[in-house]
Amino acid sequence: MTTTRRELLATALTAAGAGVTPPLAAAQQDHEHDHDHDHDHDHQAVPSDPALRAKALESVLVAKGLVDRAALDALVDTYEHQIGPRNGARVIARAWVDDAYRQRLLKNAKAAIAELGYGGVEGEQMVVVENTAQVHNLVVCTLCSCYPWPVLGLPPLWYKSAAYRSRSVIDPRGLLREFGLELAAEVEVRVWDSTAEVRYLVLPERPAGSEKLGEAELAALVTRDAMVGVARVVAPHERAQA
Ligand SMILES: [Co+2]
Repeated sequence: MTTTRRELLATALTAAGAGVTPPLAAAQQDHEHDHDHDHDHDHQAVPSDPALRAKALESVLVAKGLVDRAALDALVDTYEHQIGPRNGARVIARAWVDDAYRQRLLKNAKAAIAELGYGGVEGEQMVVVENTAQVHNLVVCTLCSCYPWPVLGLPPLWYKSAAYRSRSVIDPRGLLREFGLELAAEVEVRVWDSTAEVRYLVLPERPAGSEKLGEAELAALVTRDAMVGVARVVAPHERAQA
């Protein structure tokens, strides 16, 4: 696991511990700072002052035996893979079982997502794009790493990588193939470039064979990667065969 993930978490812990700024708001300030500079670079290329402070704090805590780096990594991993994306998965499952909700979601994502109780920083304006048999949507932030936090949590490292940001535009089909997603030639690929203002969420296709599943069971099938558009949602019987 990388220093970057630990820095993110440590930044959040520092802010929370200090009781000054909510962690997400603090992180967002950093993010917006990056957007002020209108040039192309990775967020973490030059560590921010809070990031450096967080790193220093973490080093002291680890040196004193007060925290375990592995435990910190596990916590960040939880936010990256579980807590954040589970919100989005509930949104997707609701859209699959409730067509009126699905239409509200496609028309005004922020309001529809707020119906389920999700919203806040890095999700001030969200747009949901729907995958169909004819169209596959892929989300990127070519500038940096803009991402719909209220429904997906923290972006994974690959989302922030220069390779992903460039190849998603230059060769989306090739990129998707590397993620293990082979699209038929007749499927149109639409690439959505996120900005500080607009964040995109993919509404994946409901998998065949999932007709008898309830909303909670459907939500359990929806992965973060499917909601970014680098994977499809796979039904349980397909998983068993894989
Ligand atoms: Co960005």
